Amino acid sequence: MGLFEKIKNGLAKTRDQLVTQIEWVISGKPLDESAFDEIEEAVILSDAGIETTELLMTSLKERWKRGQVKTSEDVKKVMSEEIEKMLSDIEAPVMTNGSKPFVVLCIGVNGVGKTTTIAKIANMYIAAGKKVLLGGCDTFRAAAIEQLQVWADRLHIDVVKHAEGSDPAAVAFDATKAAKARDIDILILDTAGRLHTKANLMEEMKKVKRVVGKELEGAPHETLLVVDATNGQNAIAQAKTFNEALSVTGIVITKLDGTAKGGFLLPIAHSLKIPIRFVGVGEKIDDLIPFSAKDFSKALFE
Ligand SMILES: Nc1nc2c(ncn2[C@@H]2O[C@H](COP(=O)(O)OP(=O)(O)OP(=O)(O)O)[C@@H](O)[C@H]2O)c(=O)[nH]1
Ligand SMILES: [Mg+2]
Repeated sequence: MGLFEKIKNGLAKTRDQLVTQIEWVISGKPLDESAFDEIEEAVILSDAGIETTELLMTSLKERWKRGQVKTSEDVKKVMSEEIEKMLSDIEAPVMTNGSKPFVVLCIGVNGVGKTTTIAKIANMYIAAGKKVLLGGCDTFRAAAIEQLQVWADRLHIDVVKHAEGSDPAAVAFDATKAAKARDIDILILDTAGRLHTKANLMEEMKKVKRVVGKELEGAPHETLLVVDATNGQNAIAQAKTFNEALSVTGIVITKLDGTAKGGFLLPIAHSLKIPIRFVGVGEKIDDLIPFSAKDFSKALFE
């Protein structure tokens, strides 16, 4: 399956909710203020947020007043264009900046898909001929280290790990050292899920960042936040808090396939302006797509 087909499948639920509603509102009716109210409601329901929904609706109505919007096809076309414009600000699917090893610190709340995403990213880089190493900094549960090891075995790569309960910063330090010694292109550090509201756990991550930076200047080069699309607006709150504490440099949106709330990417683009690197659209190893504003907006309305 091609990338566009994948994002299209991944967005099926959001598209069903949003586009079906728009078509239903407009079918057989003139496009008037009350129709716009109903369209607005559909956009809000996709978790696009009040502010970005208003932006969308304003430009839609402006074009309607100028006579450029008459049919549901016109509405979809304008929306698709506007969404693409909003999202293209944060389209940045490539993480590397030339440093070797390039160190990625993967963070996020519990169960959002960090470990799975790490395996998917590793797979992508391996396919591109890169040498990848993983660091098991989720020392909180033995099962977490095992889960990472299972993925690493499948991908035929190594994991640097310590015993359960050890200091995540110590694992991060060893992994960075090993990456330098072994001529690794990309090191990805897995961490334990944590609530963005727990200050002590944020401090723990700050320590990981400091320690990695001491061992390798400029590292971690990417602080990659993973958010779960099914959390919709709450994922935005998570992104804000993580960003304040840990200066997030990139975001991965997982589980887009499981939600009709795909609209929440818009406030991420509009108010947070953090690059979206990849989107996850399933549980399989190749269900991760480099983020494309054009494909996303096209897939939503096609
Ligand atoms: N449908 C779908 N499921 C996903 C996606 N990404 C991850 N998952 C599933 O989400 C569940 C949790 O994934 P993990 O990778 O273990 O999440 P985690 O963030 O590492 O969890 P903790 O380490 O416990 O915080 C697993 O069942 C994954 O298969 C996705 O893009 N789509
Ligand atoms: Mg995990």
